[in-house]
Amino acid sequence: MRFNVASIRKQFPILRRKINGHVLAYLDNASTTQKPERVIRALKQYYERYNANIHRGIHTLSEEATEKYEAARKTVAAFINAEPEEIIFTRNTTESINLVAYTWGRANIKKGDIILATEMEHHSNLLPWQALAKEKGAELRMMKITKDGVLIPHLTSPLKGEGSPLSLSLLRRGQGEVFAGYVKLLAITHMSNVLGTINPIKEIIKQAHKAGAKILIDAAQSAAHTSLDVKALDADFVAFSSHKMYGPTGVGVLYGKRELLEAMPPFLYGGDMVKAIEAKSDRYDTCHVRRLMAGARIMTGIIPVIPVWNDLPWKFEAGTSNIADVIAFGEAIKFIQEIGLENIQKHEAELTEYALEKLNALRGITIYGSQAITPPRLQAPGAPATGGQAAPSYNKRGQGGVNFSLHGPILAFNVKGIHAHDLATILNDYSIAIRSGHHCAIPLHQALGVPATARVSFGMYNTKGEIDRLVEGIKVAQKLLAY
Ligand code: ALA
Repeated sequence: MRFNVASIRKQFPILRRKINGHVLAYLDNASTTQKPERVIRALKQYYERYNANIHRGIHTLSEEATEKYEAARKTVAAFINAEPEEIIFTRNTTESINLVAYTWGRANIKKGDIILATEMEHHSNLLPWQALAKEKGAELRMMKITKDGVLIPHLTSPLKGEGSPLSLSLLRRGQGEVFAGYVKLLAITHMSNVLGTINPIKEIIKQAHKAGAKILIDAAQSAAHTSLDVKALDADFVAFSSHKMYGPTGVGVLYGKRELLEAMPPFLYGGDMVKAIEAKSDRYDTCHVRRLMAGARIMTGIIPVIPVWNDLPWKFEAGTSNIADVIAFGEAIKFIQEIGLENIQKHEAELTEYALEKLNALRGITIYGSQAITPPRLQAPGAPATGGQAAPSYNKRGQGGVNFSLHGPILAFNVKGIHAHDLATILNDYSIAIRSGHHCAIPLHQALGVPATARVSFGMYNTKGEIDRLVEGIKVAQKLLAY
């Protein structure tokens, strides 16, 4: 399908909205994306035509709702090359990560273990691990980043059960810390929600597995912009959200390898996650309980009641699901597929390159994560980590360009003399929506040495004209506040 931004824009009703007399320029897609008519229509149709609970009724409405809900699961599974049983619907990426922390984490993380994250994580991929580490007496460590916004991923950990340490350099460059314990889990973002850095996830997974660690990938920012093939990647857990993929809010996805999910205890307990209740009339049979991994019995009078957990994925979907939103999420994915992820990626790369060129031409601007700005140096195989020594400078077309396999459509920056919140406020006067602050990534901002950044993030419907408006808006802010 030919990519036509004008016809794509027509499918997003909100893009016709005017704020403060100006047509909306929505440059905050990393926070949440706007929704096409097709997704909105799917929500309306569910409530108008077949609203019913799923997996519970044999009437027509329930059958239709169940069929569409499970069809959405198949669509999501095919999108990332997983099996439908390996797709768990949650509320959001945060809940998906917490699910793993509460279930796999509690069963597998022990005192003295190391959970390894990175300085570029969103708080959702740090705080659940920090809480788990505290509970278990384990340790949460963070891989550092350079000032250029790339990882220094030198990981050294002893293999479990072996006396001598195994040295693993995930990217085979850079200097890192030596970790004394056993790294059980690597929790890492695919694409930074601030810098746009794309981590070389395939190699990282390979190296993590060599070290005997499981890996959880926070794909919240990448899922709508880059293709994910969980089988080819050999990923253990992947988490992402519908609302950053042109779908509704309130739906998250957890992909987990079947054998991992099967071994995990449930997360939430309640309806639809129990296959059967076995009532034992004589005495309590503990072996049976262990075999079922139920680990629980309920005494009703004198009869112990033993639950048998439902099959995957329903074991992890207790209670009534977010039926309408999951179905509409399926439509969002079909919409992405019809436009073509490669076409979207190409368009967004052009926008990011254009924005870099225009922003860099402004006075007093600092763009963070110069991987985007100095690609030839960082692309060179075996090149040493830069350690943040190099000043950002843009390589013009023909002198290198940006490597968009290492950078997504997100740019964080500051304008000299203007707080990011003030800049966002002034831009809003012109109906240009950006995000400002720490973006729930305080460790990253500490590493960058700034309390806040302004952030623009592009989606399939953005245009170069909107970037021109952004640049003009920044100039207005400079006139008012900085110069
Ligand atoms: N995680 C979202 C962001 O980065 C909300 O803006």
